[in-house]
Amino acid sequence: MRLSQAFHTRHVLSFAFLIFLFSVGIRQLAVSQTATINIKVDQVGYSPGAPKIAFITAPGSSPQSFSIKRTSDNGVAFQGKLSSAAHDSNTGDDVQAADFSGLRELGRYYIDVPGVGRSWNFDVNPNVYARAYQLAMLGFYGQRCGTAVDLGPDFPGYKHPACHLKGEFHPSSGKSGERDNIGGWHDAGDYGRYVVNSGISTGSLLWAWELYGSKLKDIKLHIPESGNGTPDILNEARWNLEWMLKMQDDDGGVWQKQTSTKFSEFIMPQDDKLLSKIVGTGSAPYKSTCATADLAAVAAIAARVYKPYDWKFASRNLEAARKAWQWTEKNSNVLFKNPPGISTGEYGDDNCKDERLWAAAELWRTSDGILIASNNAPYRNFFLENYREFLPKIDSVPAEGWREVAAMGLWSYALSEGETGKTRPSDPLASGADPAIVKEIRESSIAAAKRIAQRTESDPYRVSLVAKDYVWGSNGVAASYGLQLLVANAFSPDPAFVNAAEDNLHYLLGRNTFSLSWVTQLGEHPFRHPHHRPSGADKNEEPWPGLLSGGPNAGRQDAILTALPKGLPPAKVYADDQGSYASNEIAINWQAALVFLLAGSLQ
Ligand code: G3I
Ligand code: 9MR
Ligand code: ZN
Repeated sequence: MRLSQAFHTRHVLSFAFLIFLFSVGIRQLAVSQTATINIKVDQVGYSPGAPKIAFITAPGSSPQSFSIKRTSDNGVAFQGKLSSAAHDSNTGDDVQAADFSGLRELGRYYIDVPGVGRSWNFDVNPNVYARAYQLAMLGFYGQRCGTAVDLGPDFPGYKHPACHLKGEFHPSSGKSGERDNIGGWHDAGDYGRYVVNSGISTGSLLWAWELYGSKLKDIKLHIPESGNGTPDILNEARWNLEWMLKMQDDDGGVWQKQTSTKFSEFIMPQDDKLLSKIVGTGSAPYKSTCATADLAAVAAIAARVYKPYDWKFASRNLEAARKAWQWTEKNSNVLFKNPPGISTGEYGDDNCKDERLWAAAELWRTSDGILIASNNAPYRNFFLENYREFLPKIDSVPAEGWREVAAMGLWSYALSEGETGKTRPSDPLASGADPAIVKEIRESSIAAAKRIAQRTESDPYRVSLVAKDYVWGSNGVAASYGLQLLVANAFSPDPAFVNAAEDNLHYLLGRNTFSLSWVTQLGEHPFRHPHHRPSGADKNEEPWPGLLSGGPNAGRQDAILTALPKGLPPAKVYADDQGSYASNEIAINWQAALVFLLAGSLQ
């Protein structure tokens, strides 16, 4: 290249580079310099017809008014008065509310509070949560094990080759030799795969499809199976379900987990050469009742939802569910504890009766005239004999989670009314749900939801969490409250239930004391340092997208949290730090509750 041309080219390049720097700098400057954490908004946005509230903390001052301005021209689209400050004991904040529910014009906005500053930007539009839903589901695809993963052109560089292709039985499984059991999702920030947590996670996704399929069926997730005629949420759930089915022994029992004997270092999955071992209880019958019942429940749901798309797979699931149930009849409460030499996650439980209740309800619902009329007496009898003792669980905190799944069983039974085309007359042998029991479960669920909705509306941050909810995975608890409110709304439509559910979504997407969006790469101020091995080990600047942080945790079970100042209110015990696995890991059960909440919020 001649000198003058080279000289000219260098000048053009350096000028272009200066322009690039200037544009980035301005954008960063425009967002970072003026956006303040003292104004908390849902950084994704609000549906046009929904309540629109943001919160302001202004220590030492008492701002009186606010404006909503368009990002396009900084013009004022709405003005209002701030509420007086309310003290929030869970954060220690004095919180003022900016209610701009009257703003319905579609657009991108920010809040401006004189003397405080401006918020991050947010949208008002009817499908405001569509991308958030796609991103949260992409989070699941990114967790796939046993295959190469590539998030595609929207996220170049977020990829890895296939991982964990080899496996073997751990002696605690009661078997020996190789067993690859390829597939499933990495559970969380670690590479373990756990049947119990897979249960609530996969079950919640299948429920999202059952309740909101009409809104989800055409949403493409750009995963390898997209376009195969099956809705993508079912394609993604099937990736984990196929692995769960491989964890079932010939006798119908299901082993607890497949993990290395210890957590791997913070390396990429393909570099984790620790062998994935199938881990059991260490003594006969080696499988555990909770894992087996969780598989029975999820496979029974799958037998319903996959039938229109793949009846052979549906039938395989129904057979697996039946065999798992029969195993639990003979082994009704075999509990799992990590056997000697195993230090990965445990997902232990002290009672598997709630898992069996969920399994009985789902097997009854699937086989009671929906799929094939069959002898569903064992399932129906177990449910009818045991449901009542679990009714108080609907009002417990939280109603459902990886350890407590009774509410899923109760809700499934009550959701079934009408599905078999008839409710059961007095004849106990006829099919269909017992109207009296359906009424009992629905009324209890609606009453609980009313209490949650009222509490949420009066909470200074309008979140459903109470002080004792700030445990390991509290953001998953918030999303689970959303699921509970939306199930109640399915029983008895009530805007208060939907608004309260969406209040929990607003909390997760930025309307919280940290003014953080707790979903990676979503919103203008997302958390960035999850305890998530691919995010920590790869070369990408930002973490893998669409992943929900566990959130504040007063239990302080890691060194980062124990180092935080003593006496912090529970909702402040959080650190956006990769080392804080007790407050900043990601996990498929929290992710699934978020997906359900987003699905229920789609217009
Ligand atoms: O429910 C009690 C509550 O009554 C009590 O006040 C509170 C005190 O902090 O503890 C609550 O129980 C906690 C429970 O999470 C709540 O769900 C336990 O202390 C706490 O140990 C337990 O933590 C579990 C954690 O593993 C450690 O076992 C999390 O639920 C669970 O999500 C997490 O799961 C891990 C997997 O093992 C491995 N993969 C990552 C995954 C996410 O971190
Ligand atoms: O990475 C592990 C995470 O998935 C678990 O939830 C957590 C608690 O079981 O443990 C993490 O592993 C850490 C281990 O417990 C202590 N040494 C450091 C490990 C990586 O942070
Ligand atoms: Zn893997």
